[in-house]
This record gives sequence, structure tokens and C-alpha cells, in this order.
Amino acid sequence: MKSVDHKTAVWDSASAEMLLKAEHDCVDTCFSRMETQRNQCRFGRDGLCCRICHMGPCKISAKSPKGVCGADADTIVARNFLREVTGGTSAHSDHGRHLILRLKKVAEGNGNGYQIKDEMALRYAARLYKLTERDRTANEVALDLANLFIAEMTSQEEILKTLSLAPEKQQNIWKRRNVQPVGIDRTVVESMHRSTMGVDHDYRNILLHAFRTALADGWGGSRMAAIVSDILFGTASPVRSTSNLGILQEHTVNILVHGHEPELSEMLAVAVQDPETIRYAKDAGAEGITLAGICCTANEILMRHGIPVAGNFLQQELAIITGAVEMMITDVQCCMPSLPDVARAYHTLIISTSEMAQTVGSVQHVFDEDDALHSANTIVRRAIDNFKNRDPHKVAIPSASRPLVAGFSVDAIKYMLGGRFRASFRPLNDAIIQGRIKGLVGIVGCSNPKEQLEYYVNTLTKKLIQHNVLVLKTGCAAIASAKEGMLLPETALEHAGPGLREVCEAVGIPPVLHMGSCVDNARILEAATEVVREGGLGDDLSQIPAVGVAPEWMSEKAIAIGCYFVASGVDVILGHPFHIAGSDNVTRFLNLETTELFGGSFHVCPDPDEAFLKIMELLDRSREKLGINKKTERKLYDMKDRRALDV
Ligand code: NFS
Ligand code: SF4
Repeated sequence: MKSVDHKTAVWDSASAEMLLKAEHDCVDTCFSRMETQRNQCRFGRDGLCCRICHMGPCKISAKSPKGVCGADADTIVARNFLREVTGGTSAHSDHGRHLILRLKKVAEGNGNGYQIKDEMALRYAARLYKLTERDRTANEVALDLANLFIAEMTSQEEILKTLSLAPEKQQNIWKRRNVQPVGIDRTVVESMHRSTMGVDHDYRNILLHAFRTALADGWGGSRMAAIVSDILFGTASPVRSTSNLGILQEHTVNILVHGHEPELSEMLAVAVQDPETIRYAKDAGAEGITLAGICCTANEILMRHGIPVAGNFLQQELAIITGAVEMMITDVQCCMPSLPDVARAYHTLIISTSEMAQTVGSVQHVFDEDDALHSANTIVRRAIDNFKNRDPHKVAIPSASRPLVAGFSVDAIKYMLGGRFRASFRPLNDAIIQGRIKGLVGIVGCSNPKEQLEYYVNTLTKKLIQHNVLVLKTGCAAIASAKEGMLLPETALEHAGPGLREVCEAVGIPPVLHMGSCVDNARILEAATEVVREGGLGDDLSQIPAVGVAPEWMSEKAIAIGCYFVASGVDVILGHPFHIAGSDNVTRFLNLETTELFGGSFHVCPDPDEAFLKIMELLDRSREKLGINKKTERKLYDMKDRRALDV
């Protein structure tokens, strides 16, 4: 086992403590495995390895510029890239599919514990899709909506209806560029077809399909997932909670939910509050039950229930190393196959609950969604039964934990900006036009042991709010800010520049807004669409002073997200490049030519200070084009001004 320098590997003290403990307990983690993997394959890194057919695998170099079939670097790099985008799109969209099928069951009266929690959200969504909702029951409307969404998955020739939620000009751009996806399933199958041996060889054509596929994610699968989650589980509104490994309790049964699908965790949130279950835990010698989340499941139940976040992607193993976790429940996506190995050194039970996502060494307990509460109860009791196996000598829970405020759905932001009766983005648009807010930046994505955990995210976030940029967060990047205390309005406001601070204080929002999990990146585009609709900042998303950043990304999902942001006209900064360096043409297409096509492109900035400068340049450029870049004089606001602000 390679040793890890905990000072350079991670940023927060809780993670550093657990890395030291890992070494002491002789437990391998992704950080130590990163050390053994340092010498990574350069053909893979540059996208130049092709193993699509069995004449290969072929690798492209100066000496062998073509594969056996004759494919060159451009084709191979583009095909590999398309397959990555397709992987990401599939993950988000399949997640959406499960929720849609659940909505259908609820609508048919077979909810089995699930129900329509937010009827207003349902009726609003129905109107968006031009479904009749007046004088009809919630179940009737829900059934129509579920069927429409199922058709969005399966339609063969019809363009995705969900694209129509974008600004009209945006839709026209997609039409002109011929990148409008049809049904998500067909689009994904076509990606695999196009990229198999001997089909699409023109790197541009391949990459355009990558953008088409990504649009099927951001303006398809992910957007529908967000809509249905709100209907079934409620639309999030601001909620207080805590984050980091310090939320684990020494004297309670600690249960962690990890993965992405909210269906089980929603039921677990109910199950752990059941007085009988709590009594069962007390009978087992515990003071109670602590339920907390890892990764995006954490974000889902944080947003709606205020359940604490134990950590993000790179902390999944570290959480077990505390020795205080009775059970980690995994579903799909981002759950490391190493978890059972780590758990073996302690008493933690790893329970995999999804039929399609099993890990050797974990206990399979398929979550029965048709008997959800009972299933959740059984799982919780099993965790309680495991409490007696905890070895107190192996327990060391770091003290670090930070309070936070999350729950900023687009609706919540709208209400906060405009008030309950005049919910509107107007005050935000005005603040941007007047220059008190310089622009909007979405910081999203994962953490990656190639870099120091969270250094980039936290450095950049602080710098941006200092310079009056309103920051929107999702996924593991949001958890990084939570652990840094930057999701707490009081703390964050101290770092905010004067203009941003004035606006945030007047309307009562923090300068860093946690908008949810990674599928909720579609909500960032929804917010941007609201900004366009409100007027004064252009008529498509590419004109708003807004930038996306994925600083420490690692997942195929992040690639799909980056692509649908770019296809939506939003520039995206990456902390490290895609695996495309082997083709100058592909690199030029993604990092330059997309600006011509869509109005946004990718920019690689390995350093947060460089990223900051690039973002400022991009925001200034947008402001310049809109004619709002005049240097406004700083003035002190009197009460009248403040009231005007507080529309
Ligand atoms: Ni997003 Fe969420 Fe985290 Fe990355 Fe994984 S948990 S869906 S992919 S690692 S942000
Ligand atoms: Fe090699 Fe072409 Fe087969 Fe790829 S598709 S493995 S480049 S022969």
C-alpha cells in the first residue's frame, strides 16, 4: 500500500485525519491507489486507444498514425468522446426513467407509500407541456405527464418536447445546427451504433451527435428527473443542516445512504423517525439513529429533509474508516467497488439495494419499491442489529462539521427574490444590469484524487463571490462548499463583494446557492432560462453573463453536463482536460469552434486563479456585448434604494 501525504491530498481536516487513520489501520483508499496508478497510460489519456473492434486494440502514434481499419486519431478520439457523453447521458436518463415509472404507478393508484407530494408542481409541469389539467384529478394529470415522459424516452422520430422549455432562440440554434435529439433511448442507441466499427468516421459529425446526446440529457432525462422528483418528493425550499464526517455520532447507530436515487432514501428518512424503530435502536444500546448521506443521494435528502451530509465522492471510504458506521446503503452511480474491502477492516455492512448495481463483497438487499416503507424498515433494523459489532477501539470520528443552508430550487430562488406573491427573477436581472452582481457562475461536478481534494473548488468560490459573482452549486462541488462553511449565509456574506452582499442581504439569499444533485444541473439551465425570460439580458442563454465550471470532475456524467451547457451557449471551464489531446481537430472543435456553433465552448484552466481570470474575461465580454459593462459608481444605499431593491 502506497503512503499518501495527507497534507497535499485533501483540504479539510476531517479527511486528513481519516487518511492518517487509514494508514494506521492499513486500509487502502482511492488516495493510495491513485499513487499506484500515477503512471497512467498516455494513449488512454489522449483518447488514442481504440478497442472498438477485434482487429485491434489499436493505438495511434507518430509511427502508426492509423488503426488496422484505417481510422485516424480524429475518428478514434471523437468516437471515444461520444461514448463517454453517452455513458453520462444514460446514467442521468435512466435515473429519470425510474422516477417517471414510479410517477406512473402513483398515478395509477399503486403508489405503495409514494404519493404526489407537490400538486402545484405537477399542475405547473402539465401546463408547461400543454396538457389539460383544469377540472382533472391530480392522478389523471400525473398519468398524462408520466406517459408523455415515457414517450420522451421512447419516441423514434419526434423531437424531444422538453427542448421547448428552453428560450425560443435557443431552440432555433439547435434546429439550425441539426442537433435536436429525438427520443432519449433512440439517441443513445444511435450513439453506440455510430461509434461502432466502420460507421461514422467524420469527427465533426461524431461530435455533433455527442452534443445531440448531451442535449437529450440536460434538456431531457435530467430535466424530467428534476420535475418528477419535485412532484413525488416535494419542491425544495431553504433548509438548515450540517456537513462533513463530524456529523457521525459516537453513541448512535450511524447509517449512510450513498448513490443517486432518491426513492429509497426518501423512505429511509421516514423509517428512521418511526418511534418503534428508535425504541429498537435504544434497546440495542444506542442513543438513537443518525442517518446521513454521501454524494448525490446526500444532496437529494438534504434538499428536502435537511438530513446531514457526511461527505462527497472522495469521502465515501473515509466515512467507513471512522469505524462508526453500522451500514452504508448504496444504490447506483459513483459507489466505489472498493467499499466492501474498506468495510472488512471494520464492522460496517455495505448493502447494495439495486438489482443492476451489485458489488462483490456487499450484501445484496434489493429494495422493494412496491413495498418501500417495509423494505426501508427492514434495512434500518439490520443496521441497528449491527451496532453491537462496533469495536470502540477502532472508532475515531473527526470533530469537523459545518452548518449550512441548502434547498435552493428555482422556485425557492424566485420566491426569495420577488416575494411570495410576485415571485420573479426581476431583482436578479436588475442587479446584473446595474453591475452590483457581475454574473452567474455554476460550479459543479465531482472530486478527483488527481488533485488536492476541494482546493480548486473552495479557492475559486471564494474569489468569485469576493468579485460580486453569484455562485450556483450542485453535486460534490456543493458539498465541498458546505464543508468549508460557504453555504452558510453569515459566513459567505463576509467574503462577498459589496454589490453582491447588498443584493443578498436585501433579498435574503446567500451568495453561494446549493441547487441540488448532479441531475439538478438541469435546474441551473432552468434558472438561466428564467433570467432570459425576465428580459434585459439577451434572448438566449449564450448572452447572459454566465459561466459553468467543473473543477475536479471525474465522471462521464460531468462530460455530458459540460456538453449540454456548451450546447446551451454557456462557456464551461474544466479543471483538467478531456481525453482528447491526441487530436488537434477534436480539441479545436470542442475548445473553439463550438463558440461559432452554439455561443459557448470549453476552456481548460488547471489552476483556480487562472480559472478566475478566464471567468472574469468571459463575464466582461458578455456584459460588453449587452452594453451593460459601464463602471457603475459605488454608492451607499439609503432606505429608499434599499426598498427599491427589495421588490
Ligand atoms: Ni455528479 Fe453525483 Fe459526485 Fe461527480 Fe458522482 S456523486 S451525479 S458524478 S462524484 S458530482
Ligand atoms: Fe483498430 Fe479500427 Fe478496430 Fe478501432 S475500429 S480497434 S482502430 S481496427
